[in-house]
Amino acid sequence: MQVVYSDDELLHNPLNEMTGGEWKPYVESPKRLVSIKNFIDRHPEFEVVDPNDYSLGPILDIHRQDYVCFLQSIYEEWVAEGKPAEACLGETFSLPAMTGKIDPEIVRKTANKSASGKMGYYTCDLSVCFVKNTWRATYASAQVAISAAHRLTEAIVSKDKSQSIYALCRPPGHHSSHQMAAGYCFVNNAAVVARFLQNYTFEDMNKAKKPYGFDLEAIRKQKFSTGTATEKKKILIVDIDYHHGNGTQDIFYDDSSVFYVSLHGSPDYPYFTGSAEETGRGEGIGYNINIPLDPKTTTDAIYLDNLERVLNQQSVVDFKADIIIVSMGLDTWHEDPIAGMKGLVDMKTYRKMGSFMKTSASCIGRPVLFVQEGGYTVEKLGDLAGNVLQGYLET
Ligand code: OKP
Ligand code: ZN
Repeated sequence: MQVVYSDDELLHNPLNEMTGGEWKPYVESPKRLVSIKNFIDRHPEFEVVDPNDYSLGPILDIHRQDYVCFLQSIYEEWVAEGKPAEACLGETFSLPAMTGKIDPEIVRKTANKSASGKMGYYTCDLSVCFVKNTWRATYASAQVAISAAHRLTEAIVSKDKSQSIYALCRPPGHHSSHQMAAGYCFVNNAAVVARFLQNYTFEDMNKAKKPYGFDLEAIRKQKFSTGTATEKKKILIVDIDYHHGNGTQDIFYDDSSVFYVSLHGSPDYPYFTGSAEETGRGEGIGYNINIPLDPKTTTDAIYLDNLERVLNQQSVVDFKADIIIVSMGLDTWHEDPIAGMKGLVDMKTYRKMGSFMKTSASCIGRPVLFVQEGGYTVEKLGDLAGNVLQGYLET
């Protein structure tokens, strides 16, 4: 299995975060990726490859232009205002209770007048912290995912035997929505890739592909690539991160061409989304499934039973996805420092998660793109990721 990875993803390294009323070392650290990469390097069934560059085009198919400008420039603006260089954090957040009756365009204009205004407008919690290279790492993470999607498409077009790939992404993405950073996430890698697979033909992908080399100024000026696909592929996103992927759900909530399925601990972060009653809206009704699980009582068997059942559920099978995207969080593990289900104690459970992505009725015979999301037991992450991927490969 090919693993797309870039060292640039390590450059986002905030020192601390404010969690539950305490300052703690930043949990979403570069060490997480190093741990997984070490495992990958020691196992010959994996081959590490560099990303290419597909410009901002695919990112702008998901995220608003003003939000992407914010991601690119907020840190410099923060420092230019004389604020602390170690951490750029939100201060006051623009909740609907404060701004809901005002014309949204006026709120947007007012918010954009200061660095703190932007932080409160475009971020939603204190896990979102910008440092000097946050944008650089975020851009790399997105290009890693997009490159994986291009490689997977190549395998599909040339009818290769192996139709799976792993995007070793960091920062993660599933909490980020069209115009919001949240929960360590800045760009929603899984969502970007879902749309990229829908909008770009293989020829569009080949045309958009450029060598990867990060140059901030060049990226600001570069021409954006676009896709010309006329027939939308159907994408099934299976989110097995411990946390509900509110961003991914929101992005595709009205959309019947992307089916979002999430298993997650509840009640827990992000606290306001993820109930089983959220089933989609308009065209998208029936194309969103949430399975909230009690972190105190969920065991290996209960977790696997729920995953197996949803992946064999009639509506998901009938969807007949063209491609599966797995939002692969590894923070369900019982020892996870910020998450974890008490009863998920068996590494073999992760092997089975991987094997379900090959054998369940909704996934069988379909290409799979694994996108890395959360997971914070640094010493265990290599094993956890390895078990999911080997479980898939060995089935
Ligand atoms: C990101 B991903 C827990 C604090 C949680 C943010 C968590 C973001 C998780 N006490 N802060 O889904 O793994
Ligand atoms: Zn998570």
